[in-house]
Order: sequence, then C-alpha cells, then structure tokens
Amino acid sequence: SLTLINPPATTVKSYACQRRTPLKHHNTFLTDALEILAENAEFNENEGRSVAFRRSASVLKALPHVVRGMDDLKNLPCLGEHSVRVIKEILEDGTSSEVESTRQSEQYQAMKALTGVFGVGVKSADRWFREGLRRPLDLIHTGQKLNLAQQAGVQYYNDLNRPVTKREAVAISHIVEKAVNAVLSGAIITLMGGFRRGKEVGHDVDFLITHLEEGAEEGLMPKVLNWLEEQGLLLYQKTTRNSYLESKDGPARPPHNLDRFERCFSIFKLEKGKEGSGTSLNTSYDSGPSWRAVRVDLVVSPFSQFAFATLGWTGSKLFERELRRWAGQEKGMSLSSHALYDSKQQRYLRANSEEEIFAHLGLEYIPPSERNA
Ligand code: TTP
Ligand code: MN
Ligand code: MN
Ligand code: MN
Repeated sequence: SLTLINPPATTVKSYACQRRTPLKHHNTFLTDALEILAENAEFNENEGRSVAFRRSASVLKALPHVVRGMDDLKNLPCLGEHSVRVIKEILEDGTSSEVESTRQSEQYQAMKALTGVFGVGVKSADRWFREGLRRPLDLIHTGQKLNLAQQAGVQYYNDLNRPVTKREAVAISHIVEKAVNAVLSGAIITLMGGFRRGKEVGHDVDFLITHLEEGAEEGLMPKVLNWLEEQGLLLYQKTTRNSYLESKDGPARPPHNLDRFERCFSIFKLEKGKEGSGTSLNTSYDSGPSWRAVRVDLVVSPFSQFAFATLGWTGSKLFERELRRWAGQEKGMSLSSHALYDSKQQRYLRANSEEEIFAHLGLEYIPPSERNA
C-alpha cells in the first residue's frame, strides 16, 4: 500500500542567496539570541562559529511563520547542534542560559562598548579589555594612543551610536548629490547598504557613485571631498584610492569582502532641521547642538563594474557572503564587487544589471528588500 508522507510545511533552501529574507520576520525572539552568540564569537575571533550562528538565525528569518516547537525545525537547513540546543531552551524556558550569561558578561559588554567606537576593531578592543579597559571613556582617562579614526570615534561617540533615520539618509543624499554635481555633471548617485534594502534606520549611509561615460569618474573622490570640506560639512574622512588595476592577484579574488574601489569612510556634519521635513517644527524643542555627526561611506565605481558594485554594496553582509560561497562551491565561479569570473570557461562574465548577475549564477533574482539575510 501507499505510504503518504506529508510534505514539509515549508521548504527552505540552504544558501541565503536562494531565499527571500524580508526585513521584518516572525522569529526575532530566536534570531536576536542567536546573533548575540554570533557577535560574541566575533569578539573571540572565532569566525567559523560566528558564521554558523548567523546562518542559523538567517534561516529562521526566512520562515513565513513563528517557530513554536521543535517540530517546526524539521527539514530546515543550516541548523547546527549548538543552535538547535539554544532554540530548544528558548522554546521551553523562554530564555537561553548561555545567551543570558553572554549578555551579562563583562567581556561581552566591554567588547560591545569598545568596538562600538568608530575605528576600533576586535583586535584593539580585545587588547584594551585585557588591560582592564571597559568603556570608551577609559580610552581617554588612561591616555591610550588613538589613531585619527578612533579620535573621531570617541569625539562623536554618542551621535555615531544613535541610529541614522531614513529622513537623515535622504538629507545626506541631497548633500552628496549637490557635491558630486558641483564637480562632475551627469554622475549617478545611488543609496546602497541597509537603506536600499528598505531599513528605516542604519548605522551609516552608503553611496555608490558612477558615470555612464567610462573613465569620467576617475579622480572624482578628492574633488567631492574638497567641495564638502569647503562647505564645512566634513568632520572626518579617510580615502582609499582605487587599487583594482594594480592588484596582482586578479580582480575577482579580493581578500574577503573587501573591494578595491576608490572609497571614503567619513563623518558628515548634518545640520538639524534640514532633514527634508518641509517644516521647522521639529527643531522647536531641541536645546542640543544644531547639528549631529553621521557616518557616511562613499564608493566610486567605473560604469563597467557598476552592476557588481551595486550587488556588492547592497548587502546584507551575510547575503553577500552566501552569494560568494554559492558562486565558488556550486558554480565554480568567483564573485567580487568588481566582476564575476567563470573558472570552467576561464573568462569574465559581463553584466549590466543585478538581474544578469543572478542569471549568470543560476539563481532566481532576489530584490534588495528581500536580501535581509
Ligand atoms: P554596512 O554599511 O556595514 O552595513 P548595512 O548598510 O547593511 O547596515 P547598517 O544599517 O548597519 O549600515 O555595509 C553595507 C554593504 O557594503 C555591505 O553589504 C557590505 C559592503 N561593504 C563592502 O563591500 N566592502 C567594505 O569594505 C565594507 C565596509 C562594506
Ligand atoms: Mn557547539
Ligand atoms: Mn550601511
Ligand atoms: Mn557602510
């Protein structure tokens, strides 16, 4: 006789770039917990463990329903033994002891606070933690030697840790457009990162700048920065020039997710009440300074690489990582923010749009709003 087996209620593909992951989902009570453990693994420089927790969390973000019991986890990919243990504890007890003790731990809290300073990475934060430092102000009190980025990071700590709103991002867009148009006509400026994925707040504002005429974009960044500087709109900037052409190890194989575009990590001085509200009512009760500091990333790409740069700078970080893993492991290809190389055909695959890149990779197109893996 026939045995009828119920098909799984939901099938979830195993690479995040094969799935649709909306911004708002049903399982934040689980994903927040798993992401604390991922973050803590990063603080301990355990990348493998961190990615495992991030992949588990990401699978739960793609589910169209709330996880209520262990049965709901059947047939789901990427859920390792450790993640399953954490999820089980939360489903049964409401919290996970491991997550709660991590959250409360002196190391986690200090690392979170110290890496929360712009310019401070895990390595410096860890060294300072071992020396007994716990808070950003300890860097000042103990007279630590700070580089320019870290000095700006401490100086603007409060502003930079306050979320950037969509409205502020739009105001910054207008400033960037004005700056770019002042030094080069016909340039195309696109909002990237979290805001392109539909987020309502971000930790910074990301822009990609290009020009239809290949080569017209060369030398643009210093001019834009000069203009912004003259207007008194820059509090900090560090530019890295384009190193794509002179790189020896080939364009499609940059180290990790770093690309080689001409780019600038900066801090803008944004006047309050200029967030495009159309009224000035929002300033009436504000007694603080008349401006705030906002982190802004600027990237310039030649038009021939624009589709790859767009895909690479839209994120999320896990989505990007998964795209590269899919390309390498499933397709024998190498994807970067500059190009896509097909190892079998031994040639670069051209693309004029993100849709074409997904097609080259044999993936269904996922729009930015569903790349919130
Ligand atoms: P982020 O600005 O770090 O992240 P985000 O915009 O997704 O989220 P948030 O709201 O916190 O700002 O990075 C945006 C994208 O830029 C991300 O997909 C990865 C990409 N990126 C690079 O390609 N190279 C880099 O060196 C960096 C820092 C980011
Ligand atoms: Mn484990
Ligand atoms: Mn961003
Ligand atoms: Mn950024």
